[in-house]
Amino acid sequence: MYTQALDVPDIAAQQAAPHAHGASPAEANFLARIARDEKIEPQDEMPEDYRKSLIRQISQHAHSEVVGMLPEGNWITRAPSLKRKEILLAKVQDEGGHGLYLYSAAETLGASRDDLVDALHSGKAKYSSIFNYPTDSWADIGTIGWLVDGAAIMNQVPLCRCSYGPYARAMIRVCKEESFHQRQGFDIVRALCEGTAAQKQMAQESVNRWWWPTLMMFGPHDSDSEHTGQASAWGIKRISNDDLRQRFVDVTVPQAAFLGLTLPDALLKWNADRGHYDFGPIDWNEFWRVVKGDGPCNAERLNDRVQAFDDGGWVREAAAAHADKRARRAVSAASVRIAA
Ligand code: FAQ
Repeated sequence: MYTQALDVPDIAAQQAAPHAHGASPAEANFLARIARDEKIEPQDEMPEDYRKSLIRQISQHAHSEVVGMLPEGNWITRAPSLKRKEILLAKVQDEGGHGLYLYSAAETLGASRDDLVDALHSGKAKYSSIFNYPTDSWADIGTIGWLVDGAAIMNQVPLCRCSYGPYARAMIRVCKEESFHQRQGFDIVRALCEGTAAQKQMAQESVNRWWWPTLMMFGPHDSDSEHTGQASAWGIKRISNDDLRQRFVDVTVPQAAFLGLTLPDALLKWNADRGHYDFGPIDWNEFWRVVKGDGPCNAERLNDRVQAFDDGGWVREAAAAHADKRARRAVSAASVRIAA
């Protein structure tokens, strides 16, 4: 259902004309390639700012996937049935996998994974604001899948066409998996809405808490978005923050109606002239407070992430020792063959 995002005329098409004015031949060639919608690969020449901007976005995205495991991981042992436990375990594991593809994509740009992880652990690097909210009830697991994965897919489907090859290809696989995640979340919420009055109330209460933070996931308004202009000209960003947010609202309102849930916005109303839903103002003070580290769970999320990394140190050491042993064996086997 989210592939609709691909039908939107993209902002890159309007902005990617080569601005060869004053550009070096290498830059002009790069911009011409972007204008032809060619993929840029790791070995290709690229402007330093393009490389840095991709490392910024891809690493923040990777951190979001990895930190995003925590709110849901909190419910694996408490999921209401073995089936739900298995599904949730697989979903959380998928998010870890997405983080790994993305760290690898950032490494193709020359970033060191150790540096990226250090930046996350020291609190220097950003990750999505949404993962700094608590998962207080089982319904939150449904709401995260339905709304948060839904928003993530809306944002990530256009990234499958991003100009940087490794990122675009990683996104294709990630989006397929996120589609399952969105459906499993919707299924949890649907089951609660078809259950007892108390279960439906649990779903409603959860949606009331998650709706606005989900809208914030798309980032600041276009007029306040520092990176949109350049990222669009480079074919990294295909659809702007506000356009994606609007698309998300438009597809989600009918889903909420189907479930018999209300969305916590008195100003939410179909606007026939625009052909879109109008919605109320977002609390940007809350957004920036959370982004800057002062959300309900920022400190807890970072502590848990650092603790998990430290606890896994012995696995990394064992894997490195094993790889080292295999390399030494291969060298001594090769020298025996040469001697023979
Ligand atoms: N939270 O100029 P813009 C997921 C920052 S994955 C925190 O508009 P841009 C899967 C932004 O970084 C969710 N910071 O920036 C899952 C920049 O700061 P900087 C993550 C935010 O890059 C589901 C500053 O504000 N998805 O959910 C946020 O053009 C369920 C100015 O903003 C991605 O990362 C925010 N919400 O647009 C896992 C997708 N928004 O770098 C588990 C890839 C903005 O100057 C369970 N990323 N900022 O210090 C993108 O598409 C873009 O980077 C945007 C932001 C759209 C997030």
